[in-house]
Amino acid sequence: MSVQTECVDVCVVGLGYIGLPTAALLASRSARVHGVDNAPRVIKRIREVEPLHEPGLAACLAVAIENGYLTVSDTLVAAKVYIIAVPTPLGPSREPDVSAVFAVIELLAKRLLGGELICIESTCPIGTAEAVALRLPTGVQVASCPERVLPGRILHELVWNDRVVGGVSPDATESAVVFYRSFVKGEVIGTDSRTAEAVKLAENAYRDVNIAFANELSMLGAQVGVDAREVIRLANRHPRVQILEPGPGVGGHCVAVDPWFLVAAAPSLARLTRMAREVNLAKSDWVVDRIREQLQPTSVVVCLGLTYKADVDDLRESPALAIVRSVATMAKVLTVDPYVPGATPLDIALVDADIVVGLVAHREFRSIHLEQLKDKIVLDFAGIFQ
Ligand code: SAJ
Repeated sequence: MSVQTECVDVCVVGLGYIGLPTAALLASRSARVHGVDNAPRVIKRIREVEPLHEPGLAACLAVAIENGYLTVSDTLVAAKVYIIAVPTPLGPSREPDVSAVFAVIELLAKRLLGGELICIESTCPIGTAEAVALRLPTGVQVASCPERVLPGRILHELVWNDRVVGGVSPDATESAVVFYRSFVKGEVIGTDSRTAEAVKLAENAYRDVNIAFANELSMLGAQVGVDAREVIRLANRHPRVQILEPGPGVGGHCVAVDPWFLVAAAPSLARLTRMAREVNLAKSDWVVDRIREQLQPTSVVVCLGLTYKADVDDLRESPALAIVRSVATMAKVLTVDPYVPGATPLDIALVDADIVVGLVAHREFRSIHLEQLKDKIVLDFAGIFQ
């Protein structure tokens, strides 16, 4: 990446699941936006308006590109506001890897003049925004503005969710609040950068802990002979209980990842957070064991769903994918997933199936008639046939 000199309103760095919809949304509302990504394949797909499978995104992108408000390239341009939305994955020891954020900051550090606003939307360890500010010229405002949108509902949630934005200084908070209020219809709440970073980690760790409890109930329920989904459904009729759903494990690049950022920050204190991760990982092994118990030497296992959750095309950290790979070492496996090219069509797979395993509750699977499953062993870990 290099830096050009023309000045746009917003430069969005990282055109993935967050950066691209954000850039398209801002540009569709007449902000002059430049999107930057260093993967040529990403730039090519966007120019051809062939983006990620996300409701409404292709249309929003087409408008933004057609009206000339959105340009994309592998090159940073001068802007009043920079949104950083690059990946922050886990390193080999499950420690946060923020190298992509700092690589962008190093480039900006050479060019910024003061007066620009840097909004860090990537999920980061607590203290990252402060460390970023130390590397930039005085007068550059830095704020942590973690994204909170749900894949599958991104364009809606970008506008309607409340946002928590935290500056490294009160001025930076104020600038970030003003910027986000220009396109967010939810409430934009200002705080300090460390709190904003912690809020994001708390949100995803909370969800992981809640799902871990549901997964624990499902394993325990199988042992004592009760249907955990029914138990949860009825328990949730209590006004102060809201248990999430069990599944084959927790996937995606957020809920399965971010809790480790808290664990890395305070390993001896983040005991519940770590345990929830361990329970959710163990749930996938438990699923494989339940399938193994049913196998005969010639069994054909049909697995419904490969993606990390229902109705998305994303395979990152997918428990279904890990389970399929594991079962495929023991039996013939056919996988069905309308979002994954090359998977077996549903009707063809069901003809041969001895065992049908529900892994992801894609909408398309709801049309399966129980008649099609008679004489087959059905193991539903995703609540498809409820
Ligand atoms: N899951 C269950 N049971 C449930 C809900 C989800 O097993 O009741 C599983 C899903 O199947 C999936 C995983 O959990 O494998 C995560 O899915 P998700 O829908 O809970 O979350 P993500 O990863 O798609 O998006 C989350 C969201 N965070 C919260 O809801 C607190 C989203 O708002 C964040 O912006 C996103 O993480 C992120 O980027 O951090």
